[in-house]
Amino acid sequence: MTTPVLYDYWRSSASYRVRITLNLKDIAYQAVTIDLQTQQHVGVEHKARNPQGFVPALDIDGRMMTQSLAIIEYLDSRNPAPALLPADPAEAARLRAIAYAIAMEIHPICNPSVVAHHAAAFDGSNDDRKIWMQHFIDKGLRAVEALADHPASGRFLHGDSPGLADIVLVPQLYNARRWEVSLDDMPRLTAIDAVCRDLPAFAAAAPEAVNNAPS
Ligand SMILES: N[C@@H](CCC(=O)N[C@@H](CS)C(=O)NCC(=O)O)C(=O)O
Repeated sequence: MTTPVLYDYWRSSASYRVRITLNLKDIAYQAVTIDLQTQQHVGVEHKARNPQGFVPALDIDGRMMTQSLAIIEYLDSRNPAPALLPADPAEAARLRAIAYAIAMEIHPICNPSVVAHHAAAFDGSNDDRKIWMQHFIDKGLRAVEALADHPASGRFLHGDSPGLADIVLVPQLYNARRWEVSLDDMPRLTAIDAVCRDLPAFAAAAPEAVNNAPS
């Protein structure tokens, strides 16, 4: 079987989600850096992989896949153990809701191209970028902290094994720290994040573990 190739960037949280999943599923892969700093992601070569001009893209099983959540669910069907969603449909929906609250509400408005557009339109400085990031990450994570307050939450967002929602949470908390968002009011999320980051699959996927490109 051909080794899957992950086109990613070390500090990209969407890429970080896919790296965690590949590691949890014990799928060996080759990583190819697409440097967001030098705009490689919007070059012709990468847009042939992902017409959206985003990382990640995963070349697997003869297909080029995009969108981290779609990739994660594909990997979960392809390699069912360990399962990333609980069997109970209502609880699976709760975990998808948490993952979507981060991936669809917080993440897109904090994308570099969105923030750069805002800065250009309003003549913003780096300080403006930080205020923007802190505002949206804080607002979004406060809601996720409330969603985590649930009887089915345990050491992880569901019970005692990591799943879809944890895979999306940990990269978002990395981003929160990067932009110096206070996490003092998010004890549930920070406790789950600490447990996850201790696991080898999460540790090996972390930006600091894979950084092979200039910042
Ligand atoms: N919804 C997409 C988001 C992908 C995405 O936004 N990737 C970011 C890095 S985390 C990116 O490539 N940004 C480039 C840009 O904003 O120009 C996914 O989950 O894969």
